Amino acid sequence: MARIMSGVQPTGNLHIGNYLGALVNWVRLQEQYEAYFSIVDLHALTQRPEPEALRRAVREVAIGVLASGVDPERATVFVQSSVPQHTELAWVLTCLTPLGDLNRMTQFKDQSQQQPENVNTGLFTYPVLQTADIILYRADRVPVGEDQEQHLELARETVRRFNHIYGDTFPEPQVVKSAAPRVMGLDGESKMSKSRNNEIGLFETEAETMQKLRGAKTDPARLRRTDKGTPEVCNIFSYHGFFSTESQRAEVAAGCRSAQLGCVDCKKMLCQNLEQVKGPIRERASELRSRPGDLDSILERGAQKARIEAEKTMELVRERVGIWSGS
Ligand code: AQP
Repeated sequence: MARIMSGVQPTGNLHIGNYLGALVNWVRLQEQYEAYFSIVDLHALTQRPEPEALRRAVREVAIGVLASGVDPERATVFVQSSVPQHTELAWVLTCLTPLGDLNRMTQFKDQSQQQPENVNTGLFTYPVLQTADIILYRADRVPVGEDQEQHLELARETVRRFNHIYGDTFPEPQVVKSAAPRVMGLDGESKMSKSRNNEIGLFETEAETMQKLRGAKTDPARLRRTDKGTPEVCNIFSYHGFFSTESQRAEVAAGCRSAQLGCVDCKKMLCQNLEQVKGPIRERASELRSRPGDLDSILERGAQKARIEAEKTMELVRERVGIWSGS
């Protein structure tokens, strides 16, 4: 069975971009592949979170992953820092990665602008650790959103370099795109992100979501209720594309073009449809929160399995690159 590997950062609350861009795919792919899914807390350190907040976020993100339908009986779900081989392999790969390759990464530039007071080396070498995350499990496929594609290209390049220097060791991981590779934020300007304050949270109640939707950007041509709009340029309409039925979308599009439907009513309809998805996830999440011991054992079981696979890979890597084994 071919393998997939993917991760999510515990940098805040999961949002519908993470859900549509990653989690929906994870749930589908766990049926067809041997799946490794990780809460990548070491990556989150690049944003220097409060220690307690980080540990809380790990739990909440793990809960979100499971509540969205990832099945720990099928997939290996674990926290990255429980498997120390990630950082060991990352160092080996760091020594193989030309500075110029990392300099080209657009996400480093974006992230540096977002946190100018903390442009640390971890942000720069983030894609190297990400490559280690993937190839440690010798994954063939990696389901990610569009924002990660450049990093995946770098991972493939790194694999080719490693295999060329040390002999065939790793498969070249291929991207598995989701049906929603780039969900835009409520600002309509940048991708939805945990850290940009432009998200619809996966655990939000219907009322909380409606409050956010009220302030969300729509077609700028619709200044008044009677102004006719163009649904194709409206960010809210793009969300309808994910959460509404075909006939609802047709109704919204016609109503927007003719100004029969106001933006608030369009948002209310979206909010109800969102709730059909988020409601059951929220319920499963609160059930998981009420049994913290169960979550701990799921993550520990996942870590044990991941450590075994990771160690197999590292034994081979150590041997190939010449790391001292004591004999
Ligand atoms: N807006 C998005 N549209 C589609 N997919 C997305 N993903 C993230 N945002 C969108 C995908 O979700 C997975 C997990 O993402 P991540 O937590 O590793 O980090 P990220 O991509 O940096 O996500 P955020 O929310 O933007 O986090 P912050 O704000 O902390 O940087 C990935 O597969 C990602 O592609």
